[in-house]
Amino acid sequence: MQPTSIELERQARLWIIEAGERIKRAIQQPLEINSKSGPDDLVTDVDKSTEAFLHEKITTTYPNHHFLGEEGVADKLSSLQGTVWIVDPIDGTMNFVHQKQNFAISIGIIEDGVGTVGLVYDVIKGELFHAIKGKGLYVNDLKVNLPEDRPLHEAIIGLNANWLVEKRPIQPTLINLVQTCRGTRSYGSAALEMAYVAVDRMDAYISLNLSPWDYAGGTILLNEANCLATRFNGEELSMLNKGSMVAAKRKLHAVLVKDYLSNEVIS
Ligand code: 2AM
Ligand code: CA
Repeated sequence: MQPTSIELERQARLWIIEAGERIKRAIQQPLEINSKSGPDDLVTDVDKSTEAFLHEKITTTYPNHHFLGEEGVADKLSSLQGTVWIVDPIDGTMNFVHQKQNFAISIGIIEDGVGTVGLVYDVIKGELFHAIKGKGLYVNDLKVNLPEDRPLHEAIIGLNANWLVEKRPIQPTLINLVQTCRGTRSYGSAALEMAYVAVDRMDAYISLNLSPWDYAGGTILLNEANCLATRFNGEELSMLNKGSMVAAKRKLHAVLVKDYLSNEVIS
């Protein structure tokens, strides 16, 4: 018999906490650090071993479930049929390497194409953001109220400063957006920044290029907080392919898409 979403979330919660304990132990040892697509795109032995740990737990307990992870422990996935676990073992690897804090483990469970369980765990702070579709959003054991939907001039937007200095067609739009909103923040972990929107610490988060493992868990948290995460043109996020992402409270999301992002060419 297939486990319910409630059972899956309970199980995922145990594994994510255990994975966090392993990371806390590993962080005391010297890290093996390599770069992937460039010097700002890092991976460590801990990213890989954490993904392998979660993959092993998931596939031995649920042999008919599928797995998609950042570090490629499992085979490439081409379909969302059945139950798919989308895992980022360490989101914010640069923070992990340089700060040894401000990183998260992210898990999104997608059942027949629908996101049903989301978990984002700030390992060092011990803050677990978790949600089951239709059952609300929690931080540790505390249920979170729906966030306030502020107008753009009162909004705090999460944004990586790199996007502002890169000479792309969208650059003037991003500069205008930064000048219009109340303020910007950059935490360096897409999963945490999406969670922060969902719990009302920020009003929006935008990024030009993210992968499904960066946003699968966060999207489910946001849905439970009545927020939205889409591509810049308002299209649904793909859980198989990468691209732009705007996550925000609903009314603010509509303004960001309509007045700022939807007509822009990204590269
Ligand atoms: P990562 O730490 O798991 O790589 C940093 O602003 C955020 O963007 C992080 O969530 C980071 O995820 C994500 N990101 C996605 N693609 C990236 C890339 N090529 N280089 C750096 N960060 C990337
Ligand atoms: Ca990531």
